[in-house]
Amino acid sequence: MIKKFTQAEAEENLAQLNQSSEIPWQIADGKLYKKFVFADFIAAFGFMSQVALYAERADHHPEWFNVYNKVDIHLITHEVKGLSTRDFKLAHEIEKSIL
Ligand code: HBI
Repeated sequence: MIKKFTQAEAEENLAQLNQSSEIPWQIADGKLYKKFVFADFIAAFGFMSQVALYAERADHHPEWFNVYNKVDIHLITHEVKGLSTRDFKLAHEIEKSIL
């Protein structure tokens, strides 16, 4: 069973994640959140396709909402009803998927 992060663990992981991202991730409503803006729909969808490949491999999936060139992403581990290492690993992969 995966372990749910304490508030302190989540904040520590968030700070580490944000070292490598210009626009910071936030913790909102107990979920890891970031809004991505791309040049156009094709760039946004290409990014989502890239993320989808990792998500399926890791069996950990984003909650996301796309309108044209914008993608809102929320990450949570339903299994523990909170944040875990899986969410931060996915967030790191998402950062690597920005074209
Ligand atoms: N994705 N974000 C997220 N959180 C989960 O707990 C999760 C998931 N994708 C698949 C998954 N869990 C499966 O392990 C179970 O639903 C079977």
